[in-house]
Amino acid sequence: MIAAATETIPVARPLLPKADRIAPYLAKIDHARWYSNRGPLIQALETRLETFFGAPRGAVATAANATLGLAAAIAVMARGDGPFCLTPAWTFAATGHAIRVAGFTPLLVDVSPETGQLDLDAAAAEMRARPGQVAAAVAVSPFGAPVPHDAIAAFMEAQGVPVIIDAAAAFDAIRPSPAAAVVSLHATKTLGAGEGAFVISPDAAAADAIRRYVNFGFDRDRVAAGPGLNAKMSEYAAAVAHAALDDWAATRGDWLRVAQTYRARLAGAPRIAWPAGLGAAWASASLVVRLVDTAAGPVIAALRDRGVEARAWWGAGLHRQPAFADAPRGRLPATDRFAAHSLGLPCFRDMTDEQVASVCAQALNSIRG
Ligand code: T4K
Repeated sequence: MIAAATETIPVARPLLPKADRIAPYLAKIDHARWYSNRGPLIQALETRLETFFGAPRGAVATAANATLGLAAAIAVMARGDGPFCLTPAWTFAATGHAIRVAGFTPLLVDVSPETGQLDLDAAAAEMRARPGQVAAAVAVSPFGAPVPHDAIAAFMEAQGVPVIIDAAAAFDAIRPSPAAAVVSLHATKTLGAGEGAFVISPDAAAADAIRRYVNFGFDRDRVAAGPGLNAKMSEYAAAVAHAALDDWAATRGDWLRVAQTYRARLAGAPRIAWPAGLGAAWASASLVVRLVDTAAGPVIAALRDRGVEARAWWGAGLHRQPAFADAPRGRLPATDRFAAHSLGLPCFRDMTDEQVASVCAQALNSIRG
């Protein structure tokens, strides 16, 4: 008899609220007979998120997903007639697609070699090189890390350009600021609703503009007064989001526990750079470390052979994906470094300490070669 193959440890295994936790919200939908188009659960969700984040009243607007939420925020906040929207090349494909949907050409900028986040000096240099040509900029939170809110606000002020934060994975690290922030509620994110997103806008007027954009550009009279899409989040997705918020403290605790278990085994390893604050100051649904002097590709392949699914979540960067081959760019050495050395390890809420230990042992073996 052949022994059963050991089960592969998956890179992600989302765990969203169970049916009994969602049921009370579904009953509200049955009662209201309101299923989409800014129904009562969406309105309550927006208000709840405003309170949760301490955002101004009316400043949170929901969207079908973060890709469309980003497109909406970029489209309504862009300033002037310039064709470009700055974005770090070190990001997920969604950022570039959203810029295009909003009607702009992504202008790819490098990231800081320390943080992996938009290099604001390089972004300022691009602004100077293309006066009047840049309508907006996107800053990206890598895998849920906090973004430098004060530096971003200073950049907006100095450059006279709006910044939209792609905070898709940063539910636990984002806060209201002069820059609109877009958070994903995708199943793979820290707080999951299946699909969905919300934008924390600087004020209610900006959120209203986003609400119009995600609803065909309609004004109060149902006249398409400006550009728009159907990018609304449904009442059903809102039901899951409410149930997820009810359980947020426990969910956050799970994410912190998994990260801390990893941290205890990996943070001291000399060839692994641990994201500052992960598992202590902020929680994330992904566990991405940087291999200091080892390429991640062969490690991912070796882990696969050992029954561990690891990932290069953002591939080789936006600039190396065929869809963005024609996007203008500056020099991108730090992006290339992050792309080559970032290793996404398995991470899910109910991951056992034994599974983490096994992944770490295999990863350290693979890194040593
Ligand atoms: N900006 C950034 C920086 C982002 O990272 C993202 C999304 C966005 C913007 C856009 O946000 P959304 O428009 O999605 O709201 C996943 C997610 O779909 C995507 O949300 C996420 N980032 C991206 C980094 O990862 P895939 O194509 O890699 O997912 P997939 O299907 O390979 O699933 C990942 C793993 O999870 C697999 O092992 C399968 C497992 N899985 C997945 C789902 C959805 C499950 O076991 N159950 C599930 O329900 O994109």
